[in-house]
Amino acid sequence: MASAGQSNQVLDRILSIEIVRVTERAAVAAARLRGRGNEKEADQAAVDAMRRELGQLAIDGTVVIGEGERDEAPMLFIGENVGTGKGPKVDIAVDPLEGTTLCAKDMPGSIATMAMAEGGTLLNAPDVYMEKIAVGPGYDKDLVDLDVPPGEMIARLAKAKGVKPDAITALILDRPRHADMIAAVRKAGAAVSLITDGDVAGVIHAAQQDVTGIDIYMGIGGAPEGVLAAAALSCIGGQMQCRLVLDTEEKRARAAKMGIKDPRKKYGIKDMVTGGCVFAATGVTDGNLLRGVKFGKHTIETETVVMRSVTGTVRWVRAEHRMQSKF
Ligand code: VTB
Repeated sequence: MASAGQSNQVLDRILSIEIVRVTERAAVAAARLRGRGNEKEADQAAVDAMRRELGQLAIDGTVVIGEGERDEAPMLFIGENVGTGKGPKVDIAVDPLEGTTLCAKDMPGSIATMAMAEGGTLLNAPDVYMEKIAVGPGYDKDLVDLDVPPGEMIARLAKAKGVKPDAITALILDRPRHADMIAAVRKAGAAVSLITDGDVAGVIHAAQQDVTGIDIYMGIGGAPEGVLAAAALSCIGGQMQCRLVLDTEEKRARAAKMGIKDPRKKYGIKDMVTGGCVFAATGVTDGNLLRGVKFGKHTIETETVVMRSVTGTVRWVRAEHRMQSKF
């Protein structure tokens, strides 16, 4: 008879295929609303589709990163139980449409994404901002540190990579709050690649330097997106350090209610994802990471990346869907 550990592994393998269906469905639903200038509607379509598909999974799931707290989100709210209830206990992190603006404007880089981890192993982060810094695998541990000034961080990274700072590219969200950081990184000699949205993919890009040319991700984005990115990096390797931005009493109280004792804690990947997990993302609009959904005459094509932390396997799933009624 298989031990509990073994049967979990089997389930985990099956679930890494099942999870693809979930992000595919959300991506197709959102993609129908690409370029319509309506972020809310596109997001809602992705949420509905993801919720529907999750309901069919043989899991006893709890949403820990979702669309918001119970009173503000009717679906996929934090604490919601999803799945058939018959299956392994898992934590679910979702961002049914990461980059709603990108989708509404039909700009590159929006994705439908989720992670599924062993029950009780994902950081329950409130929906606040989060400082993030990430690099790919192959560096000495503790290379990245949020308390090292950005210019110094570039020098440190260049030294570790054995190159001059001018051979380093940093990816940063284009926001006024990052003006000083951007200036400091450029002053240190590095190039800054700016994105308007979508820092889950942004962090993943930093972990795939050989493909993307991005050496480091830095800046402040959403905390839910931070946990999802950490789930991806727990599968493919790399380093990440994050800290919640709890700058008001109200936010600190909200975080405390979710079990966060130290509001200034710097989280590494292993603090945010303490057990085995699978991560998946399907492209909604074309992007560097994934192709967007293509609506053909007879088929709908999707591209998904799915990663497992237990083995570090990354699969690219290109699907042609013929049964259009399923969407
Ligand atoms: C990021 C990014 C998201 O929000 O987390 C960013 O990944 C941060 O928030 O795609 P602001 O937009 O408030 O700066 C998004 O851009 C949108 O959710």
